[in-house]
Order: sequence, then C-alpha cells, then structure tokens
Amino acid sequence: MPPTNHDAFWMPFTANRQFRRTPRMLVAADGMYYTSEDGRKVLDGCAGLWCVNAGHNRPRITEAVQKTIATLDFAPTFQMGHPLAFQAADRIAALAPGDLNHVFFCNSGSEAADTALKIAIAYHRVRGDGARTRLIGRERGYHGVGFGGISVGGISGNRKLYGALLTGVDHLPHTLDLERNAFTKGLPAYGAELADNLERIVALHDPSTIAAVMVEPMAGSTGVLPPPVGYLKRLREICDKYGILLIFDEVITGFGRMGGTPFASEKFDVLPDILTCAKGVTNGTIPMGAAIARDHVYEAFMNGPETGIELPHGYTYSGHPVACAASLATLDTYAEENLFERAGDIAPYFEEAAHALRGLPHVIDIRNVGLVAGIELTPRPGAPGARAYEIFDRAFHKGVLVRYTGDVIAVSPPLIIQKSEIDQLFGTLADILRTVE
Ligand code: PXG
Repeated sequence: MPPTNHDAFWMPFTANRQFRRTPRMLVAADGMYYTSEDGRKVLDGCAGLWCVNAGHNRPRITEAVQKTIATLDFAPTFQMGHPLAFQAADRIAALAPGDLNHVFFCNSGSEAADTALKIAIAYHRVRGDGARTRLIGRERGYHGVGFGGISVGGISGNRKLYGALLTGVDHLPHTLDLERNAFTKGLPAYGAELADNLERIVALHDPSTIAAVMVEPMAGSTGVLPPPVGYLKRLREICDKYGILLIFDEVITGFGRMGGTPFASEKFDVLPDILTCAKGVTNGTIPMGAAIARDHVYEAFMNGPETGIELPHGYTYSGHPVACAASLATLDTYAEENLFERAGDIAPYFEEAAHALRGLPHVIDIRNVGLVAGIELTPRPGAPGARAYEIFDRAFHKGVLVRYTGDVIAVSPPLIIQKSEIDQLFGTLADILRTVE
C-alpha cells in the first residue's frame, strides 16, 4: 500500500499541522482496544469520542448493519415510512423516562441540539405565545457546532471565530468551583444556588420572552462538571414557575454513562421537556441523533389542519434505515448485557482509581460521576493545554487513549471495562503524571 497522504483531510478540532508531523493512526478496534497503525493494542479510555458504550465490534450491531444495508440501503422518511424507523423510535421512547415519547431523528448531537431549540421556539409559537424566543444556555456548555448549539453553548473558543451567532441568547454561570468542591467524589455539595441565576435572567428579559433553557446534566466536553447536588431540580422548578421549557442535552450522559440508568435525567430525577441524544444511541457505529419530546410538547403541534406539515424540519437521513437497525441492535446489546447496571456497579471502583491520582504532581482537582472522570491540572505558564496534550500523546504511545480539553484529562471508557483495565488506565496516567514537566 502506498503511504497515506495526510494533506487532503481537513481534520475536525485538531491541530492539523502538528498532527501531520506526528500522526496518531488507528486501523482496527475490538472490545476495549484499538489497534494502532504500528500494530500496538491501545486501551480505549474514552469510548471513541464518548460513544462506543458497549465496546467495539459488537457482532449483533455489525450483523444488523450488514443485513440492513443489503436489504434497504436508503428509504425516505419525508411522506414515506419504513418499519425500522418506527421500531427504533418506539424503543428509544420506551427507554427515555416519563412521557418523553416522541422521537425526532437526526444524524448527530449538533443536529439534535438545533432540532430541540427549534422545537422549543416553535412550541411557544404554535400555542400563541410567539414572543417566547429567547434561549438560555450556560457558560462552558457544549451543544455541538451548529449555529444554535454554539450560540447557546458557552465555550468561547468554539464561538469567537463565527460572528454574531444567534441573537436573543443569554447564559447561566457555569458550576465549576474548585475552592469549595475540589476532589469531590460524585456530585459536588456546593452550587445548587447557582441555578437561581435563572431568576435574575428571567427578571432581566421578562419571562414572557424566554422559550427554553438548555444544559448538559453533566457538562462533558468542557472538562467533566458533574451537577451540584440539587442544582438540576432547582432549574426545573424555576422553568416550571415561568412556563419555560427545559432541554437536557444527553449526548454524552445518555445510554448508561452516568451508571445505573439509561439517562442522567432518571439518575438525577429531573424530567426535561425535551431530551437530546446521539453517540451511544448506535454505539458510535452509524451517525444518529435524536430530540425526544414529552407529550405536551408534541401534542401542541398536532392541532392544525390534518393535511398540514406540523413541523417544517428534518434531514434527508432522519431515521436512516441502517442507523435505525444499528440503534435497535445497540439497545438489544445494552439490555442483554445489563450494561447500564454494570456501569453503576463498577463505578465505585472506577471512582477510587480516579481519586488515587490525588497528590500526584500538577493535579488540582479530580471530578467523577458514573463512568466519567476529569483530572484537572495546573496549566504550564503561558501555555494552557500544553501539559494535558503531552499527557494525552504520551498515554497513546504507552497504549492508552484518553481525551484532553484545556488542562483537563477526560476519561469515559466503554461500559464493559474490567477492573484490570481500569487499573491500566489510571496506572498509565499516574506514571506519566509522575514524570511530565
Ligand atoms: N452535545 C453534547 C453534550 C456533546 O457532548 C454534541 C452535543 C455534539 O455532537 P456531535 O455528534 O454533533 O459531535 C456533543 C459532542 C470531547 C468531545 O472529547 C465531545 C463531543 C464530541 C467530540 C469530542 O470532549 N461531544
């Protein structure tokens, strides 16, 4: 085979020139491990990009994809249907808590976020409350890379190049508080009162102008921020008080990541009006996302003339047959192996292993919930992110794949991880932390 040319692929969220100098290439994956181009086994410490919750190369999912692509490679879902889309929606709705019963399919978490925001604004409009157009997000929030998602999201690096973004957006403060909460195991004790900032935002803009609040139950991409105890409940109460829709972005937290339940919503006992998911919905195999609406949201649209399109929105690949087949097989795999419960059962061991890094050089906080951990480091003077990048790169060469964001190392392995692999994961990080500058 000729050597791979690295010039044409403009890589996402990557330092392209740096990567071309020192490429890190993966060529195969099975179970908990990738195989690198130079033939090494690399432990997958982040489930790909937080999506391969059942581990790699699961036969049931592979077979379903192979069978479906040979039977119904594509079918439209605008004015046409195919059974797999209805079956997948039904299964996903059954897994979602409460009356989150109506599944709008798209192809990614970004599209799910923008879909949810559009549904929220349109919901108020179809009810005759069309002045409710404002959207409230949170500092450090990540809702993908569409214009809706970056506007409501709060990661400045993802926003600053892209102009004025959406108008009519405001942000809650983020919930990270190292002074009060550093090295908390599980949910931090302090910070529920930060939700009260929603009252201030409501007072500023008037409740009659606000459509929705969107947050991640646990902020992932920004560096693992579990919600303070009571924070999400408080957001729900304030939304209820003022008729504001609450959207949970469960693109990372969905499908067992929080341990014990399919969604964070159930784990933290707070029901949003709309829940978005992606990633684990197909175990990362085929692109798919969804915005799932509660009955009152869906029913608000079902009032006009029966021949009218209720929601002028959708993607060519909404409910793609191959993605739906992958999703059905993925949900079967999760259920057969009790993977959500398994994640909950092994989470205490994972927590102890993560917190064993406390006291090592540079470590200023360790945060965890379910099978997610974030290890925050002091930045190198004048070079934010450089130390975390070096750790990520060295870990890869020592056979462990982790993520880094800013100066946080993020770990979120497949839910099938064994104790010995948890030891390998954190042991490798410990070795590197002891020697990194
Ligand atoms: N919402 C949330 C909460 C996410 O975490 C998206 C939306 C967007 O999903 P798509 O499928 O459009 O990428 C995400 C994606 C990382 C990392 O390592 C996180 C994501 C994607 C890639 C890397 O932090 N989250």
